[in-house]
Amino acid sequence: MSEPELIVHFTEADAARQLREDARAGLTDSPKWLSPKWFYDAAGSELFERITELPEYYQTRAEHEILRRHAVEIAELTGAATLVELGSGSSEKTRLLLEALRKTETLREFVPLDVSESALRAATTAIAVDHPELTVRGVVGDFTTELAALRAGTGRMVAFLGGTIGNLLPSERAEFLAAVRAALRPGEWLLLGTDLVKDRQRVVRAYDDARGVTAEFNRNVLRVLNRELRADFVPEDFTHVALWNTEQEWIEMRLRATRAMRVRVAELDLDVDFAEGEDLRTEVSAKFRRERVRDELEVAGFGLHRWWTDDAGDFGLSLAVA
Ligand code: AVJ
Repeated sequence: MSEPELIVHFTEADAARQLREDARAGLTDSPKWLSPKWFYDAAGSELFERITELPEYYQTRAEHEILRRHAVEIAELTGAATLVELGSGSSEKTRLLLEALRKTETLREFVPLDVSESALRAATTAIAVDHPELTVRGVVGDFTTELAALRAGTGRMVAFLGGTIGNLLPSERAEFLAAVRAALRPGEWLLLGTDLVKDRQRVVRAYDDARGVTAEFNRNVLRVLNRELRADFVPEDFTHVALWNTEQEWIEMRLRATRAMRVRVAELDLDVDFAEGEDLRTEVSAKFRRERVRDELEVAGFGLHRWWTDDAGDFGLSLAVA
């Protein structure tokens, strides 16, 4: 087996520059915010993997259930020759798709795109071993900005799973979907996972688990800033908050300062003052209804071709055609 190809569009220097810009914008804004993009260093990625195994966090299991049941149908409907996976991380769920596409014998190429070079290297190597029939071409990049970097294949299906689209704000989401559409030719496919609106207590518990894993995941972003930007946040001085926003139908994760404090961010030559009880918003995770998904896809130029949910109706998987 040859080593899978890895194309780096997003270097560590790019990431560092983006983090500096993002952190300055968010920490000097009112209210304060940080992009969820920065959760996923090695420790954060590991914490996220633990979240997916929590009893309260239903999403990963629900999406798995849908893919287990419908992967073969997806393969038959699309006859995809190229599978592009955005924000692929460990590419776990993609394996179900790859297995199904192996049976239809149409797939030639697998192109996972992720910001994490280490996660991508591990995933592409493992998949290349299990799928010697495929050309595996990993792209290190930010899925919101590097779509044009996806070298044109043919018969493409773009998979964006895990409900990650919910982490984009509505305007970012519209821009992102339009960019995916622009990268595709008519007749090519988008497979999109979305978490669904449900009982508010269940959603809140999914983001505020009894074991406190999500709280640690949330605080980890402060450790990332401490290390990367030479900041002096004391993570233990912030409490984890998960709030349901009824109007927007999204969950917000915040870090709430338990005392007034001044934080030094040396790399930005910036002092950030927190009042006692002040919040730093670290993530939005939107929950959807079928009609909203369909409408947003249509505005972007996609047609909703199939819609599946798990038995409990917790999670939605859309197959849309460009
Ligand atoms: C990465 C989009 C699946 O929004 O649920 C998990 C990340 N945040 N717990 C989500 C997350 C808090 C997550 N996704």
